[in-house]
Amino acid sequence: MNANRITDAVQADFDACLADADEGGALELAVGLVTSGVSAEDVLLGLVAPAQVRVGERWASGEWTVAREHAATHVSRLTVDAVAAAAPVGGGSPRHVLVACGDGEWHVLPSHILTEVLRLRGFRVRSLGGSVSPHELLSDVHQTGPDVVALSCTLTFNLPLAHRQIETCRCAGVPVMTGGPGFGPEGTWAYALGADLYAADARDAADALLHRWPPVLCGKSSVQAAAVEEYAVLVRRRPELLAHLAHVLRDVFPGLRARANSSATSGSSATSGRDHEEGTGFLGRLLDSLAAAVFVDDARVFTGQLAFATAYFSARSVDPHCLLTMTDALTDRLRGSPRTLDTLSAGRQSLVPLEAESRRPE
Ligand code: B12
Repeated sequence: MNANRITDAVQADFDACLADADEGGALELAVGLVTSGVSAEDVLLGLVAPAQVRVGERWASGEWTVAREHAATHVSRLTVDAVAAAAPVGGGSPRHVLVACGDGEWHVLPSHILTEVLRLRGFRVRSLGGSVSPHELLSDVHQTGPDVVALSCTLTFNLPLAHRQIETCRCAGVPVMTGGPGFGPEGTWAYALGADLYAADARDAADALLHRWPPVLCGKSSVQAAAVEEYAVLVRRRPELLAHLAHVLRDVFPGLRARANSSATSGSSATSGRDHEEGTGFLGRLLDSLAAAVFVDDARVFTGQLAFATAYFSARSVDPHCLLTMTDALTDRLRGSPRTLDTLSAGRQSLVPLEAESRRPE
């Protein structure tokens, strides 16, 4: 393959390499593009990044197993390294960026791509990888003295933890640039948390930093004390709420039921244990999204997660009506938390099409 443009056919070839976990083919194709004149930045952002989004769609629709997704992501990671190594890097810049993922955030590839794009643009970059705690972040900031911290967040339920990281950097006098779909449309939730900058992708990030160097502290958190209080209630009550949901929904998630049955008879089997973990993990993430929505005072964080859950369940033959049952069960338990109730009500409202569907005659 000697293409000198990223055409649909080239993308399809790369997708096929990911689907087959064909490392050699993927590297040959991507590095071949760079050697035939396509910029490494274009290959990272125009070939690898969109291919990963399609990987996610295939996993979410049930077409691919988790293992297949992992294998494909591994090939993408190798491709990012190979493409970066094949391109000349502007060196010696005093502009120092520290890249990190949000606390609890294991989507490392986006920050990896950002790191390489910034390096290619001549920045000095230090990358800390996945799920960095505020404590670790602060310690690294103190030791290495970056001009700016670039924080990546893919999942919205990690927003409250990202807030702590942003506050931590602010206390150390270091501005924070944010990015990733978890920070919401145009970085709405990043700015609500007090971030100084947001960029939609790695190219915009490099452009923004180059045009307005050095970045300055200018963000202001709009997180309200009452929201933090209700968030804390949800965090404190999480185990109890989760157990309640697991009970109410035991007939919906096969694993939850299997666990109840097997522990009542012959002890838990590995399979039912795994299914149970998957079921409670999913419910836990829905609870965490509710808490994050309350924290940033925007119900879209919760409704977005419900929309994802609806599609995810439908693709796996789990009846999405259980989400209505879930919001009702939580509403019953959280009567004393007005912001949470408003968020649950918005969530329920977003599920109205499901309700209408169940009333429709067969
Ligand atoms: C690979 C992958 C994983 C891998 C990650 C491995 C790794 N080493 O990165 C693993 C297996 C760990 C994983 C786990 C999970 N995942 Co996942 N994952 C993905 C997948 C397929 C690709 C991620 C990726 O690389 N994207 C490509 C990058 C390049 O795109 P990007 O994020 O938009 O990044 C660009 C910009 O946003 C920006 N940017 C990003 N960060 C930053 C930072 C700064 C400072 C700036 C300026 C810019 C910037 O620049 C980037 C390049 O331009 C996505 C699908 C998708 N749509 O992304 C799902 C996806 C994100 N995952 C999803 C889910 C649900 C999960 C799990 C909850 C699944 C589970 N049951 O456990 C867990 C959660 C783990 C956790 N706590 O973090 C869902 C999220 C949906 C939702 N609303 O919740 C997605 C969307 C899949 C889907 N279609 O349903 N996942």
